[in-house]
Amino acid sequence: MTHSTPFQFKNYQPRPLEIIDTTLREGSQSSLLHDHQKYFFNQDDKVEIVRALIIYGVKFIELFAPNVSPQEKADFAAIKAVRDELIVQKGYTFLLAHVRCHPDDVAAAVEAGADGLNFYIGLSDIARAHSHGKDLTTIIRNARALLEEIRANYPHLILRFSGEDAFRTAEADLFRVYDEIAPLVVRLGTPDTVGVAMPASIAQRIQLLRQRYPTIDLEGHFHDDRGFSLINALESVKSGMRYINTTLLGIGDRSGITSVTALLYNLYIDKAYDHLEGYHLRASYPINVMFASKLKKLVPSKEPVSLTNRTHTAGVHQKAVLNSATTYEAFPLDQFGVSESEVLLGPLSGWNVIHYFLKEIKYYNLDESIAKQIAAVFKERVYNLGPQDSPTKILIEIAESEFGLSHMSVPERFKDNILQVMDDSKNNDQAHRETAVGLKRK
Ligand code: HCA
Ligand code: CU
Repeated sequence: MTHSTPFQFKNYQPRPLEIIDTTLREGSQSSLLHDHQKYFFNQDDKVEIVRALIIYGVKFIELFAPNVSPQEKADFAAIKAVRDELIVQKGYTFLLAHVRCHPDDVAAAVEAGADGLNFYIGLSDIARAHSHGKDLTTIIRNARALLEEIRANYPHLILRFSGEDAFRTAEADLFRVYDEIAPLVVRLGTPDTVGVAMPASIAQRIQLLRQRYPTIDLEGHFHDDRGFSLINALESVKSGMRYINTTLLGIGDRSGITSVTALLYNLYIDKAYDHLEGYHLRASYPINVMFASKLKKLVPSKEPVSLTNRTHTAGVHQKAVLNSATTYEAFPLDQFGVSESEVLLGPLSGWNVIHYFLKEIKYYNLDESIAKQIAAVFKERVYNLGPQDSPTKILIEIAESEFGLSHMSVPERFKDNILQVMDDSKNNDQAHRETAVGLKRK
């Protein structure tokens, strides 16, 4: 392969799936970040995010071209410093600058020490008419001249070219441009800029591109306007696409793009284990929590790797989960760092969970009939709680002051066993013990 040069000397071994994380580029275009008082990432945040991504196993990180602003330039340098610091521990991570086909962007990226340049320009009729106004001949001429110059002067740079809005670009137009550009780059991007790609069309598109450009890697970038960014990325990986753009929690322009942990989780469920090489999956939930805290949010409930995906509120569900978590949990999440289930005490909690909580976690002496009576009182009262009240506290108050419950005397050394094995006949399987409920209020 003629394009191996940029990767040489970095000790980089290609893997079946390379995540190109673009949280700090595409993610920064999220409307969430434009209320600066609330969500703005400062340099420390950016450094922390990149550090977490590198430790997670990501080897390609996309950043803005440093000439976007003096702040971006300073941030690029700080991010590069943390990358350098982690080389010994985690190997090399490539920093890619997202650049227009413009010499200023290239010069700034080169000066900042970028490892690669991710070129983009709109090729669809709409982009050409309303965005930059250039025709295909001009686009090709300009891009080729720039790429040839870079290849001659900076042969170490990893060059990628993306025709923005590739899924609304006529195939003939896409091929016309890519045929001319392919000999000058190592990767071709096919961004679904406005989220129009249909999952069923992905495999065919990738097959066409692979046949036409057999020595070039392909990169996918899927927007979530219809909620298809995850399935489109998953289909792409399965169709042999090696590079996928993701962000933490999927943030990005409008509805965002594919979430990194959601993609890896789905590959795991589908047993595509070879694609998970080098990713530290157990850090998935912690990295989501870290990033959500930067957005001053909880990990969104739509995020597969979340605690809400392990939280049960309906009485019927809670009872079943206490017996066997698999009743309402089809896929394990503990490999992804969500190692406990939660049942939330609330208006929908049944007497089962109240009995379990009071007896097995709080060690009160009570039988099932008392638990049923307490549940009835609790249910009435819990509807009137204010946001600062704790259902757990209320439940304990009811149990102690209205029902006079006292604690069982349990020798310390047995406490752990009781917590984990509520009822030996039903719950002695490992899966249940690992997900033994803790009742918490969020
Ligand atoms: C953008 C558009 C982009 C670029 C993707 C790429 C898209 O914000 O510049 O460079 O591959 O969705 O097309 O994010
Ligand atoms: Cu995008």
